[in-house]
Amino acid sequence: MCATCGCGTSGGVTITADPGHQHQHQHEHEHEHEHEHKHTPTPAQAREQRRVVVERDLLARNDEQAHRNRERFQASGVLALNLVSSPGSGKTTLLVATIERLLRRGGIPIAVIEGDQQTSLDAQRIRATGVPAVQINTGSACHLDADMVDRALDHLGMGEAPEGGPGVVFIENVGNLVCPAAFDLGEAHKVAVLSVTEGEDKPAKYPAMFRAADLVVINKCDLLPYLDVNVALIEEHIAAVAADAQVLRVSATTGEGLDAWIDWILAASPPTDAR
Ligand SMILES: Nc1nc2c(ncn2[C@@H]2O[C@H](COP(=O)(O)OP(=O)(O)OP(=O)(O)O)[C@@H](O)[C@H]2O)c(=O)[nH]1
Ligand SMILES: [Mg+2]
Ligand SMILES: [Zn+2]
Ligand SMILES: [Zn+2]
Repeated sequence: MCATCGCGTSGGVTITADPGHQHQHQHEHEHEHEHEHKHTPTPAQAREQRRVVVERDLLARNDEQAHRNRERFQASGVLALNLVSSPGSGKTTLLVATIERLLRRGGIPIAVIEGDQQTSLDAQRIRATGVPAVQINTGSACHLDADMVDRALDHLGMGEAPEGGPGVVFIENVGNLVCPAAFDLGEAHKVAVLSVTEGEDKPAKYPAMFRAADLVVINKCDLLPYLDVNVALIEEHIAAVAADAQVLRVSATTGEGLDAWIDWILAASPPTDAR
């Protein structure tokens, strides 16, 4: 059980490298230890103290694994991007369009780690492009953590020199605008995807996610003519909570703005001879 948001991360996580080869992982990696307090806090105080300790331990352990993941990515020259957003903002659609463009350029190995509570639908959409994808089903957990990504990388064989990188590993997080902000996966950058259909105020209401992002991709801009939404106001809200974040307006379905997104990825990638 994850003490940060109360979601279940201790059991029920499934990592699927390809259809038909299902590996069940039932790791007991989130033990909660009862600490007896000799002093006499009220039961509510004791519960709160224990919650704070468990949360701190959990995030500290996650940060340690994230650090190891980051070293693993850097050792093989892999750019790891952690895509975070509400459900349905268009992360997978954007990834498919991005992969098609990167494949056309050639010379860049790509792999994808897909995070969803259930189903392998998104991994299947990625594999249809010819790029390897590992699906993490988090069960009741509402975000990926660094340990899940470590295990997914073992299945991918990427992020591990010499047979892996250099290249790009896209990590599509579970659709959730709150909890993925707190969990470092070892990525180089968090990229927040916000669709115009969500309204202008989401960055103001969920500031942690936007503050954690180095880039905010405003998606579904093709729909702006049909919506009562002011995209400039979305950008003002982003700037108010995340002044340093870069912002791009795109449409994953029409391709509008995707050249700038591809340029951003290539600029963020470690230099290689292939490019
Ligand atoms: N009009 C329009 N629709 C889009 C765009 N991008 C995605 N969609 C649609 O939005 C819906 C959700 O897209 P997904 O790519 O599945 O979104 P997601 O963020 O991966 O969703 P989860 O993984 O479930 O969180 C689909 O019906 C897409 O076709 C876009 O740029 N414009
Ligand atoms: Mg998706
Ligand atoms: Zn949560
Ligand atoms: Zn959690």
